[in-house]
Amino acid sequence: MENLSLEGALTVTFVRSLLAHANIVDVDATAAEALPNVQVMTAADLDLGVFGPGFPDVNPSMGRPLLVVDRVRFVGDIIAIVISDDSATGADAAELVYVDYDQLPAVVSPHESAKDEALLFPEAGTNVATRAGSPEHDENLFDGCDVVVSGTFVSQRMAPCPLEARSAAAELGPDGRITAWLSTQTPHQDRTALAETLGLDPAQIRVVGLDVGGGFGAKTLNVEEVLVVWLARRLGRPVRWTETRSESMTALPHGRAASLEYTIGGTRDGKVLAYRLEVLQDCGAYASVGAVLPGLTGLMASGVYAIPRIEFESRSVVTNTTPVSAFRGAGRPEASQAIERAIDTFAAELGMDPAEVRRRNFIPTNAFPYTTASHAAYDSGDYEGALELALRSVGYDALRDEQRQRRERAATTQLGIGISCYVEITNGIAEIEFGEVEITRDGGAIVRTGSFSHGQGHETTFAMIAAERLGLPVEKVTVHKGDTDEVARGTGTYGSKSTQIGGAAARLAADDVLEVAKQLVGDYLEASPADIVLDPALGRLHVAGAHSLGISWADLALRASADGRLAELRAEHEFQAAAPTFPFGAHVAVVEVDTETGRVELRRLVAVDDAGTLINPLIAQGQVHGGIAAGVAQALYEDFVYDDDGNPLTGTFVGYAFPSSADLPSWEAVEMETPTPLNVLGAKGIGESGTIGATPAVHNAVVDALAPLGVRNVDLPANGENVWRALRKAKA
Ligand code: MCN
Repeated sequence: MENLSLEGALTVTFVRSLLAHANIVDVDATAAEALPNVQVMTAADLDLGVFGPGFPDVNPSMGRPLLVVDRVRFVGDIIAIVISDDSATGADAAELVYVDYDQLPAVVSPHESAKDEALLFPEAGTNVATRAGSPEHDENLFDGCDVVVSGTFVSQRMAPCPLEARSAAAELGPDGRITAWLSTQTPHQDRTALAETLGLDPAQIRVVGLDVGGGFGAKTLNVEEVLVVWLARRLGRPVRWTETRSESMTALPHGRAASLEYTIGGTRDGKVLAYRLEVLQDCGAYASVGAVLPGLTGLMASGVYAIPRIEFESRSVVTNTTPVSAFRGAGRPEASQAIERAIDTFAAELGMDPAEVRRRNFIPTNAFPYTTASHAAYDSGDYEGALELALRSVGYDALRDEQRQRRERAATTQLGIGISCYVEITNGIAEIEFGEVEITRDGGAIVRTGSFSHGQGHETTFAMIAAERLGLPVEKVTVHKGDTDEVARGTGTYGSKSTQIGGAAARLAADDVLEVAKQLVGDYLEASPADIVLDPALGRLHVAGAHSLGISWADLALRASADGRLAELRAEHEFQAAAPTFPFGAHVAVVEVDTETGRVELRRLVAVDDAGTLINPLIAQGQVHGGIAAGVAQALYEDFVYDDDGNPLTGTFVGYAFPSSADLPSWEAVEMETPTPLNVLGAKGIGESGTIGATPAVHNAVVDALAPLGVRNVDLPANGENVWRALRKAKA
């Protein structure tokens, strides 16, 4: 938004809390306001309520004030707004705003928070924002099990780290309408939320989603954007704000941050009979999306296995840390991480090959549609097929031989082979999406979608979907998205739902346009529309059986324009699938671990990811590629850490181990397509699959490498330090 030409635009700089938990005694802006054209605003100037939580089951008193009123709850909470002519003056002025804090004890660990000893919201009387699943324990859950094993681990907190930080701008038009340019994944939903928070009619707001530079789930409307829009209305001047990297690390919502406890039981011959999963979710300082993520973890608890008895329970608690929201996978990676560690722990206890234990428990391919004991209704799948393909591709038997040899000679560098078989849910709440197709004057087409592409390449894939139906070259189709004034309705992009609903809506709108075109061609050729067919290879509509009696899209558009009928060649369609879809796959990771230093090297990662019918295999592979990078980053590198006072210790790229491509090997992606019956494209989502599959594969591989040394688990990230600690613990 820095490049937008907005005459007379003012710059916003936020004064953020330096303490994690404190009462605000006083804010003195005298020195800041002595700088030229600087104005400072605090909660006293604000006429707005609280933002969120936005979910009916979440404690309503744990929403976030747009500006803190009397108490800060995390390092980065917004205390005041500095308005200045430029960002340099804004930064200087923000430093001069004097905040008198009365420090309170910080609650950093979710386990401490759950004790309800020090409360973040005393009026709530608890730190628990919400619960899911059942707190009742079935004492007979593990009846009939010869073997029962348990484990705990933390799916650690991650910063989303988009390469481009957030940016927002807003301007009040002469007609009283406000335009907001946002780096967002959800322009239409943002318009609705802005209208609700600012007490406006949605028609008074235009949201324009520009290039985003990476969102990964975190870039939906937040307090900063609301404040920018509010300021533009209040001041009657254009306003803009761009996040610093430090703000991006501490104020853009984090992901994961869940502690998981599993117990799995079954027979000696490897049949799993029962599984129990408990989640303690850290919501950060205010309860919003993070609070409800465990719901998805519970739903997906069964993974790819037919487990007869499942118990799930979760609590989501607030802590004095950055608020937690969706991060690529959002609740589903945690389910996969838990069940895949559980299956490996169970296999290790039985002394059985982890691939074989998986084979004995898969939901059979002929059982779909299949409803799990954790209440997910899977549409289609071939879990055993995915595993066998992955094992063949990686050369599993040869790797196990190599591993055996290294173990026999007690080599310093051990080999680890990790398997993860996953299933995930996309379009989780079966949403509706808007698509429109319009034939242009030059015989090309515009696709308008209510979905939003922030790196997923819808500009290509949605164009391909329409081009294929209309028999147009793909370069003649342009995809428009993100401007709420141009695209009538939309939900945006999250939960990897865009293709299966937005792509399907575009396809159905293209079909509708084709029908209208047949009417028009029928009129022009004096034939019955029922006799008009499309030659998709030539992009020509002609009378069936009479190729010479035809008309191209370009000619049709020309003629319809001349007759004032071009507008007829425009159709919109809303598509809602009956249910979510369940992409799945199998990943196999191969690591080498130095048993003296703890150093881990990821040698290979073979990934079979099945997202139903693929629209564009290259783009899908790109999604898998980036997704795996995030999954491996969780397995081996990233961890957002606070000290006991709630100070971020990893708030910059110096301290936060964000891997670059130089740290990662090339993945070996293997295609597999099992169409879903739930949409005309046969497509499921692919945007998060790589992330969900990769982490447990790599995690299991590291533990597998160290098994002969008595290691049963390694904390995430399984980096040198944590491996070394696990080795020390095993030795002790
Ligand atoms: N695709 C395909 N065939 C399929 C499924 C998908 O060719 N069967 C193509 C699609 O048409 C689209 C892409 O793959 O071009 C991803 O589509 P889809 O799986 O439908 O998911 P979404 O577009 O809804 O993407 C959302 C998902 C999420 S939730 C996050 S988070 C995420 C991600 O995608 N953040 C990303 N991918 C990202 N990629 C980039 N570069 N940046 C991010 O921030």
